[in-house]
Amino acid sequence: MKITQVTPFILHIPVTGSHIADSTHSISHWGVVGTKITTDEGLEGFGFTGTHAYLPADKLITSCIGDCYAPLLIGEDSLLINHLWYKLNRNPPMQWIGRAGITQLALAAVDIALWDLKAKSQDVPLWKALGGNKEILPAYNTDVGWLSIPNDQLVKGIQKTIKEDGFRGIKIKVGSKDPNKDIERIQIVREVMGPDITLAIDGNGKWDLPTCMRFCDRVEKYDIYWFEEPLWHDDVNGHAELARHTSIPIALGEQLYSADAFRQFIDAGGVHYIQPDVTRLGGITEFLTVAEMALGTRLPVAPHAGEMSQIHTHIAFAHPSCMIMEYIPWIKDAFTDPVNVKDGNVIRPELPGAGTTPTEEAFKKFNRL
Ligand code: 0YR
Ligand code: MG
Repeated sequence: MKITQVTPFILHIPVTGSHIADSTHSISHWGVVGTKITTDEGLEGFGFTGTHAYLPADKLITSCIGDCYAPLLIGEDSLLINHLWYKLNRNPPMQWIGRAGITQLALAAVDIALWDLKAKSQDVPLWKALGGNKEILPAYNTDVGWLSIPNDQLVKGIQKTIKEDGFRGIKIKVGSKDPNKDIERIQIVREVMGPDITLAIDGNGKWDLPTCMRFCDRVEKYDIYWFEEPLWHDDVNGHAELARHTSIPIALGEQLYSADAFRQFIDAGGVHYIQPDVTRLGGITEFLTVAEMALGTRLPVAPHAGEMSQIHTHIAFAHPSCMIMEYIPWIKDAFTDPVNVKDGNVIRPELPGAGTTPTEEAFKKFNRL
């Protein structure tokens, strides 16, 4: 299958309740920034990364795809994904431009579109093309736990999603200026949830090491499933020190751009739950390297939902290291095969491809390019 066209796109889709915040981000829309790749056999693949919908930055990503990567892709066989990934990432002219940030997000979109094409060419959902073997895949709900949600609504949302959607896992955001506020929220939430629902917390890299140490000492008794991104994203030693200090498991990875970065955290003992994200890592190709590394070191993978789980769901149904999915239902209805949860488990997608094909209506309604 020869690549004939590379067509970038930018969609900005509103989040639940018009606005959300964690300790570092405050947003109203999610950016679906990516590309369509067309082949001479008429098949179309779609891939994208996820952003905070800041149009000038999104345009840097689509420009990298359209101006830098497209000329290197046209005429190539779309099935030779490893070859193309290395051509774009590990060779002149692009290697020195960057191994992180914009180029990696753009590469993610391209790589995912190629995997979408590959699965579509076999007429199977991606999980099957990857050798899927699972029936059940549990999910946990992040969308009820934003830092911007006041305590009374937080409690109501959590009770509702456990009762109505059957979630057995919840994640709430922490990282407030005054950690006492977060401790109070954890206490309230644990009380309404009871002991059987898992409770994870996510600091989005806001606090420093001493703050995290004191905080962990005070919340250990609430049976925290994991503490996600307690510290600055690149601080390998800090995470390792915190891991030695507390019995709460550490989760991270949503801001790491390479398998090498994951290896540093694993080697240092600074991570227990591995959270790679196809939209940051340069796509499914590098994600699989991380998932294999995790499997080799016997650490569980809990993918971060930068694509709101449209793509990771397929990988997680296929890969033995992936144990749970993050669920944030902001953008699903913009896709022909939306990811949905029933009784706390992700419903296995059955349409061919990677779950990345936007609906025609979404292109009309949310298009920003
Ligand atoms: C909001 N999940 C996360 C969102 C979320 C972030 O900007 O990106 O909170 O993706 O940390 O684990
Ligand atoms: Mg997170």
